[in-house]
Amino acid sequence: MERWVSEVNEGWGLTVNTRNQLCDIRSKYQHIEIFETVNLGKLLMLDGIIQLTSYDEFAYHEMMANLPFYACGHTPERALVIGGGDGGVLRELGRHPELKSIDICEIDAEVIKAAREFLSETACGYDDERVAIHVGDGSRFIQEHPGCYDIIIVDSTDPAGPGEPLFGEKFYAGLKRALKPGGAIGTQAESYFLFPDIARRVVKFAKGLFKNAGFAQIHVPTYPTGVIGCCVASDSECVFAPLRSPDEKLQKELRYYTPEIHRGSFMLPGFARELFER
Ligand code: SPM
Repeated sequence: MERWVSEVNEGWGLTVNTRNQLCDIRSKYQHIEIFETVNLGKLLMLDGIIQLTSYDEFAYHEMMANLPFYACGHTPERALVIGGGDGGVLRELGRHPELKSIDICEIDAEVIKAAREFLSETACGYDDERVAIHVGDGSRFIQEHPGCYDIIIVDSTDPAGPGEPLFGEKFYAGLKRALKPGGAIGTQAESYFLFPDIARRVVKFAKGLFKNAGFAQIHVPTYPTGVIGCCVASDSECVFAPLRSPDEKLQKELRYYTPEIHRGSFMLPGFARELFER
C-alpha cells in the first residue's frame, strides 16, 4: 500500500511516496526507518528527518568525501568519518587507493546494521578492507586520537538528538587537534535557507581555527530546500579550489564531484555570502 511520508519543518514539509516500510526500529538513540519509495529508490529517515534517498545520495556523499580529500595539503592516507552510519561516505572514500586506512565512528550500531541489511548500494562502503568500525561518541573519539588523521568527515544528522554535540565549538577545536598538519575537514553544515544560524555558526568556528574555511553548497533535491552545506576547512594553502584532481578513471566513476564543481560550490548567492561574511 502506498504511503506519503513527510519530513516536517516549521509549517511545511518534504514528502515522498513510499510503497513498503523495510525497517522500523527504535534504537537507544533514535527512530530508524527505511522505506522503499515509488520513484526514488530507498529512503532512510532518522527521527523523521530524511538522511538519504537512492535517487540523489551520490551528490551529498561524493562532495562530503572529495571536498576535504582534495583540500588536504598533502595526499591523504588516513581518513576518519564521524557519523555516516549508512556507509555512503565510506563508499566514496573507498574509491581512493591512496587511502591506507578509513576509520568510522558512528554512535548507533543499529544504523550500521539496518543500512547493511537494507541499503546495500550505500552500505557497500563497509566492504572495503581498509575500513575499521568504531561504535561510540565521535566527540570523545577525536579527543583520544590527536594528530592522527589527514581528513575528517563529519556526516551528522541535524543538531537535535545524537547529532547535537557535533555542532559545538569544542567539537570543532577537537577536530583540528585530531588532524595532522595540513589536514582537512568536511562537516555537514546544514542549509543556508533552512538553518542560517547553524550554518553561519559552524563556519565561524572553522574560520577561527583554520587558515582557510568556507561553506560549499551541494544540491540535494530530497533535503528540505534542496541544498545542504559542507564546511570545508584546512591550514593547507587553499580549500576553495582542489589541490589535486581525480584521475581519468575516477572522474568517470563520479557523477557530481568535478574540480570545477569544487570551485563553484563555494560561489554562493548574495544573501548567503553575506551571511558568512558577518
Ligand atoms: N549519509 C547521509 C546522512 C545524512 N547526513 C545529513 C543529513 C542532514 C539532514 N538534514 C537536512 C536539513 C533538514 N532537516
